[in-house]
Amino acid sequence: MSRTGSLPEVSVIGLGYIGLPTAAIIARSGCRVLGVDVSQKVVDTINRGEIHIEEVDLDGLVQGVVSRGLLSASTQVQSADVFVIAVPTPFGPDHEPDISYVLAAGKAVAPVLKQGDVVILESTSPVGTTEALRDMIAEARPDLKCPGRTSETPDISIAYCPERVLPGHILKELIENDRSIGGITPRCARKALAFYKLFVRGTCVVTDSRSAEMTKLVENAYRDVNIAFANELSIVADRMGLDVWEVIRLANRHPRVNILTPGPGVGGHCIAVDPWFIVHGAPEETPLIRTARGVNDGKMHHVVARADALVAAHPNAKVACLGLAFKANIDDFRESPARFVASRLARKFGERIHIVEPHAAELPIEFTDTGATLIDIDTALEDCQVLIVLVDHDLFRVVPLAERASKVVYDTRGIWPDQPVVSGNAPDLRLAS
Ligand code: SAJ
Repeated sequence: MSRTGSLPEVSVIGLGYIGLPTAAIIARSGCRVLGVDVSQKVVDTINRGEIHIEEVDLDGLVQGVVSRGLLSASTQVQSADVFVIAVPTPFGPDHEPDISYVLAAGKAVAPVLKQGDVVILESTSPVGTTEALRDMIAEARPDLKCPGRTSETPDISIAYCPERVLPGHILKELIENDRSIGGITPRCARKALAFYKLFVRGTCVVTDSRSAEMTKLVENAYRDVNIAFANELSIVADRMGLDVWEVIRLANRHPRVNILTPGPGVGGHCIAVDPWFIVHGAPEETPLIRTARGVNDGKMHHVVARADALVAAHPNAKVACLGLAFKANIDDFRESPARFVASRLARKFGERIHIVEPHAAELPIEFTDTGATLIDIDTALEDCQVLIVLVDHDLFRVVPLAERASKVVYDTRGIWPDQPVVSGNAPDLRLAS
């Protein structure tokens, strides 16, 4: 941001679940934003003022900023004052972090960088990635003095600032959440801070890039470990014939106890992935984080086994699996335990399995040729005798007892605490696990 008093031109690299809302919010603050994505289809969609992902209120926001000329998209990086990189950081077959998209973004940005520019990495990244990005830029542009590699005032600033927004609440949280801003140098952090101040109302705290990288990983590992505790309890409760929801409800009355909610496992692209970045960086020192990952993945297989036994025990019943998304009220099916469980059942029981997913127009690819069909909740309540709750969508939560009292229910999310035990079932089939 070389200019004072005027708003910077911004480029957001990667227009996915984080990049597009971020680009739109920055544009709404008055900055001209160019969004860059490798997909021509995504670029065309955004330039029409439309969106390719589902997120509350994002459609109206994008439509507004595109029509005002504040946001446009391209497959080509162009000159700007601030570059925000929000590309995926997946892991490989041995859970090793793959930062190739980050480095590719750095390579694409390097040729257009000029003195005074700020480069900010937002992608969840293993510790040291921002420095690796800096090194890649320094190699591509030996004419630029890069931070941490020169004793003089650097030409550009590079910082790490992780997003921490919750899908379904992204637009609100992008503005209201506090942000950790880690500069390669304190000067870099200050430059990035000035940028975030343009649109963030939460407190922006400055630190170094490595601490900010670790902070992001720690946040998601913390949640993973705590969900693992709840999931382990649910399996213990199954074993002991206890209602885990009742036990958690009671325990949480303790002023310093706050147990999270068991479910069919942990999905999404963050919590099931990021802890591995810590484990990979310190394999000997992370038995707890690694075990939590194992517990949460194991929960998915536990639910498959129980659901399988339930369906097999009711050979003449039609079965409805409620939900495919990785969590409530979103259309994101990535790394979804619900999807995993439902597809396993579909593969084994074929046309007896019906899927209810209000956010899907068709079943995902792995359901092809299984015989399973997508139906709506009303049809499921009319036709299916067995209901397996896999996602706590509001649409399912509000089904009154009268419409499900006679059903055999396996509620992995605990959305129907009033569900009675159906005679002839083992009592714990009603219970969540
Ligand atoms: N889940 C449970 N029980 C719970 C809470 C969650 O089973 O009590 C499951 C969900 O059903 C889902 C998974 O865990 O399958 C993850 O859901 P989530 O709501 O915990 O988190 P995400 O993946 O949607 O978003 C997380 C958030 N991180 C934290 O809460 C620490 C979000 O703030 C991050 O920005 C996001 O990861 C990210 O992008 O890293």
